[in-house]
Amino acid sequence: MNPKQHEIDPRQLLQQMLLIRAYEEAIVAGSGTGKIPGTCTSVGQEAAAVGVVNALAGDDLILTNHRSAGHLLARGADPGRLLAEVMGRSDGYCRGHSGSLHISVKELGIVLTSTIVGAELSLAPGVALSQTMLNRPGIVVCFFGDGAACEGSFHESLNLAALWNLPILYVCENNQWQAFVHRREATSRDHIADWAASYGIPARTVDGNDVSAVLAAAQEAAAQVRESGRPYLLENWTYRTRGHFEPDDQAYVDPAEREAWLARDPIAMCRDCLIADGHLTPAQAAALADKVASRIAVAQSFAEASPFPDVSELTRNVYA
Ligand SMILES: Cc1ncc(C[n+]2csc(CCOP(=O)(O)OP(=O)(O)O)c2C)c(N)n1
Ligand SMILES: [Mg+2]
Repeated sequence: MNPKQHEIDPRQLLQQMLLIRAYEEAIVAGSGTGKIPGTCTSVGQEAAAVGVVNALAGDDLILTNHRSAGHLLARGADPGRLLAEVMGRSDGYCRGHSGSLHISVKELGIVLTSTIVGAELSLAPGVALSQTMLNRPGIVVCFFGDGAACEGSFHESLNLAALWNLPILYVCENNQWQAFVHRREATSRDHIADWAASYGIPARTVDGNDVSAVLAAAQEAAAQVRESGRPYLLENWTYRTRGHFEPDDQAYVDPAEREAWLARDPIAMCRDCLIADGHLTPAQAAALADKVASRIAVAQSFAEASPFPDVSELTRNVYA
């Protein structure tokens, strides 16, 4: 572990990754039986979410995309309320009106989740501009995918952020896939970080499956954004090991590529490293997994018991 990470208990990082995995596996299982609507999971990408979110301060603001459960859970979202939202129930964070793809949680600084690819990129400069105009301390963190980076809004966003000196930490989760298209078929460069240089934005690519590497890189990047008031782009090189959404048979995936990434599972890597470093015994690791499983079971019961919103709410918060 990097000495800069002294204030964060590495077991906390493992526990958060286990929570995200268990939460998403519950969604996968529930969508198989029709109990829970199918959604986009981030299985395989947990280190990228946990490493970045743990580098943030309480007053930082987050904008994210359709693969957001990891960001929300790492930020401290309650899995029961999150699952209730996905299931369209009234105890969900947005009273069941958002589903899984548009959740915002004001008290956690989650300004936006959007399934409109690139929407978080086009809104980030506006949010950051308001932070600077109102003299607020929090930086803006914008999570987006390699597919979003191929859209015009990515370039517009970086251009304005550089021109207006906006405190934005751009975090690209390069998970090699853009729905059912491999990034090799859609992206002129392997690394999205390469594109930042043309806007004069410092950037770095990090092993997105190594939670301590992500944390260290994100701490450095966030500190730089805070001190300079200017943007930075961090690219997490990772892999989406499940389908684009549930269900998805992944018939379009090269099995050898997927196998190679499965062998670098971020949770197994972190757990083995903690055991090897003497931070954790195998029995403690198993106990941590059990604790997380019980928490998800409670969350699931909570969400299932939550009522659907009343029909009178149908047009509330709908603007025409
Ligand atoms: C503007 C827009 N175009 C297309 C889609 C359909 N769509 C949803 S997710 C996705 C792929 C996005 O890829 P990426 O940004 O790499 O994110 P990932 O799903 O890999 O996390 C597409 C094309 C959409 N939701 N919005
Ligand atoms: Mg992608």
